[in-house]
Amino acid sequence: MRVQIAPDELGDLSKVEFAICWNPPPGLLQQCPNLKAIQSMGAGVDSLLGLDLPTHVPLLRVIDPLMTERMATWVLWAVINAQRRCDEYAAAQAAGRWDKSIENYRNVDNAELRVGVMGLGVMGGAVADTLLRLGYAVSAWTRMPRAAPPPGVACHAGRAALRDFAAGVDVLVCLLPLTPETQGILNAELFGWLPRGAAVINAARGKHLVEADLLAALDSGHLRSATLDVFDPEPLPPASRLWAHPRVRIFPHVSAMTNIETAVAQMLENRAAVLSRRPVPQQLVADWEAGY
Ligand code: NDP
Ligand code: OXD
Repeated sequence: MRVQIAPDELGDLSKVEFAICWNPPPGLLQQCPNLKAIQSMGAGVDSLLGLDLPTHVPLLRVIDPLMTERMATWVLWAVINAQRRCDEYAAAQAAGRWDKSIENYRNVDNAELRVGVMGLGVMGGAVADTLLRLGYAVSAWTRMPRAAPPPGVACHAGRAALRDFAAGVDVLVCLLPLTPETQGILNAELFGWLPRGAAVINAARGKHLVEADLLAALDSGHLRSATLDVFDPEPLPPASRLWAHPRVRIFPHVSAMTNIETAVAQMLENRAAVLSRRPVPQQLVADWEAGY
């Protein structure tokens, strides 16, 4: 449902103390002199950055255990889909073909499959945990080095480490926030560093991916497959070549839907904390400067 409010229906903006938003109209929040916090309706805050918002108030985001579980489960499915070549079996079935050669007569075991997670925050951390528990070989790439890396995860940090990280990854999972540093990071250079036959999973933001570079890497056979949940723009335009590509799986931004009840409860709790000057849990506060 889309609700549109005309500017003359906005009422007295000096009464706005807590703004819950996703894509606020440009300039609106700047007109709220008593604003005490801005609450994103999702886990990501990228739609709120670059809007010249009042950065003296905290920017809050949603962290919902159900959403995190949904993401971890969806990525696990996408990893298994790539590992066990499920799309190729589906194509064989559609053609009525009994084909035991798809996995080359040998399953790739979990410990042999190197899954690299870009971003080890709430979402990436849950994905890494889930995969580790099932015995996958997990590595991660983050902005800041880890003082105490999670046991079992080979951690890499910073741009200079990206090439080494990518070189050891069979399935690449992007769970980065969208910031000026990460925009377009899924590009030809990075794909070139992945081993031949690697798979890419993007559940973060469409703007992380350079679509033409992905199509070229798939068409050349360098990448085996891509599973995409996010696009730029959304909805994905009907003319996009991604729709019909035999080795691309498309989801309409549904990998981890916000759970309305728990997310709203969290937002109301945040509002109560902000208005009574109690601290909001630090994990929920985004850093205006870092952009996540
Ligand atoms: P967090 O803020 O908890 O974690 C972000 C992670 O990304 C951190 O590990 C951080 O590194 C890393 N990171 C940030 N910038 C860089 C960089 N320049 N280079 C390398 N690593 C970087 O985010 P979440 O895990 O909660 O969410 C991640 C994103 O997932 C969201 O921003 C959103 O875009 C997307 N999302 C998509 C959903 C969907 O339905 N498709 C649902 C929910 C989220 P460090 O630890 O060093 O700070
Ligand atoms: C989010 C999302 O960031 O759903 O919450 O993408």
